[in-house]
Amino acid sequence: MSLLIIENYIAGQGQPPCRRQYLDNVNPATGEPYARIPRSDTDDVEAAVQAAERAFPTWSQSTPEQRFRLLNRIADLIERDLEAYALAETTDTGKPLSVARSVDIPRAVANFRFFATAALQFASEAHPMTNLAINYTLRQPVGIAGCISPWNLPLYLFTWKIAPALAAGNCVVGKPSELTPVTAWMLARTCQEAGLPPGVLNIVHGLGPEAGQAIVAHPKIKAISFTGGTHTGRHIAAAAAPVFKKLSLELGGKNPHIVFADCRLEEALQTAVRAGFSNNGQICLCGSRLYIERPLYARFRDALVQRVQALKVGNPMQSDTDLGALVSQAHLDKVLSYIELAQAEGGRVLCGGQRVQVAAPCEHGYFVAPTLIEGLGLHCRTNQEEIFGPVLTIQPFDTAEEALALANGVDYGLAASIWTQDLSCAHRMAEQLHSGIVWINCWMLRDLRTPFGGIKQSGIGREGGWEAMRFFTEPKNVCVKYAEG
Ligand code: TXE
Repeated sequence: MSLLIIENYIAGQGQPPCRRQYLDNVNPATGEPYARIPRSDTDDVEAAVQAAERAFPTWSQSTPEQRFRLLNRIADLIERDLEAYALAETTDTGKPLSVARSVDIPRAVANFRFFATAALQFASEAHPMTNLAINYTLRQPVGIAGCISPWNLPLYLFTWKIAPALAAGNCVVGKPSELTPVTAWMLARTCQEAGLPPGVLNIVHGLGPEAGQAIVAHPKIKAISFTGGTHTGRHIAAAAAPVFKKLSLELGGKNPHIVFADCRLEEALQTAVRAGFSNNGQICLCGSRLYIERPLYARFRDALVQRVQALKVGNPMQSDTDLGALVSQAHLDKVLSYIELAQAEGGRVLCGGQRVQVAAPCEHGYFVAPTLIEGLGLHCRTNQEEIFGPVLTIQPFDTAEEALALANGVDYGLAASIWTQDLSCAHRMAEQLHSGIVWINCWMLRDLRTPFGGIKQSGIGREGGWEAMRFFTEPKNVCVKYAEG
């Protein structure tokens, strides 16, 4: 089979990497390489920055209406090609095609549409000093923005960064994950077709420590928006600090899902399964620590086991598949090693716990059974570290105070979910949770206007809505004094 050759997208053109070196791109459901991607380095990033620099004066002066029309056109074209995009996303990530079709690609479309309208509606503040002067704030694009995204929701998260950066009048040098580059490559073609001026968006493929590092280190890239692992985020923060780059870091999570005995049980059960195992647990928002109030514990656990056992792991192309493949061999090894660790730490595997053999053509794919573990305390590594796979731990609690202490007892602080009909209790807990996002009687219910991001080791900064538009602009205060008299 001939391999698909991916190109960088620089100055509006597909470009091979300067060094002509490539990396294999593997389909995780089959374990077979099917594409080759540029192994770009500093020279490629330099070319991308130069293209962005040339494009910036005109793009930053474009009207909001012009940006609105272009971003909407990109959204239209992705929507037109939804099926091809979804197929590519599934082949790259191993996620079920049904999920790529209904979640990943529609959300990429929504990102462009949402920030197209943000370009039209963005406004800035004025601060009058009565009878003396008026201050007004100009919000100007930062210049060239670096957007670095991960493999779990490839086009969804890449466009979540690119769309606001472009809407605010910036040029972009973007890098998708080396594990899932194909939809970013398709996006380049879509942007060409939409008529996005050359150099406004540039996409460089390659490894994090090479192409990614070159973006982070480049002095002309003024802001970095990154989603990925906490370890990488720490590295990026250290590299960006000496040159005072603006930073938005969306990092890992170890999110508590707290269920009180008075919850609406059916909804709570369904959502606990979704929160634990959507996208194979490879979402930073996944509820991976399940805390159940003791009077409900045994009933909830037993019902959950039944539902988790009913999930179908299999070929992502089949319509009845619930869980596809994990993204890579390395990630499979990591997830399996955490399941072993959980048992060594005293955890009991209630269901799952092993690799799954799927029929041809997926016999070499990276499949794991959805796994539920009980009997572990807060302080073990299994309950402290982000596994980012289909592994959920479950534990009882007796009081709201105890649930809060458990929820807050990790280094992460991204999202939390509370299930109860006692709204006073829910609001009080929401106030006290160390978390950037709290869901009450829901999970992953997203409004793109809301601030999105975490505290502690889950990152700094917020994405979404005006937060994103503010991140990608520099405020400049202009103070005008009135004439005397
Ligand atoms: O992410 P990385 P990885 C977590 C999850 C996962 C772990 C590692 O726990 O198991 O992170 O995943 C680029 N300078 N999450 O290794 O390395 C890289 O090329 C600049 C959580 O795949 O953080 C890719 O484009 N860039 C997360 C992006 O960073 C660098 C989603 C993310 O890769 C770089 C993904 C460097 N030095 C993983 N090193 C979430 N919270 O959503 C790497 N990159």
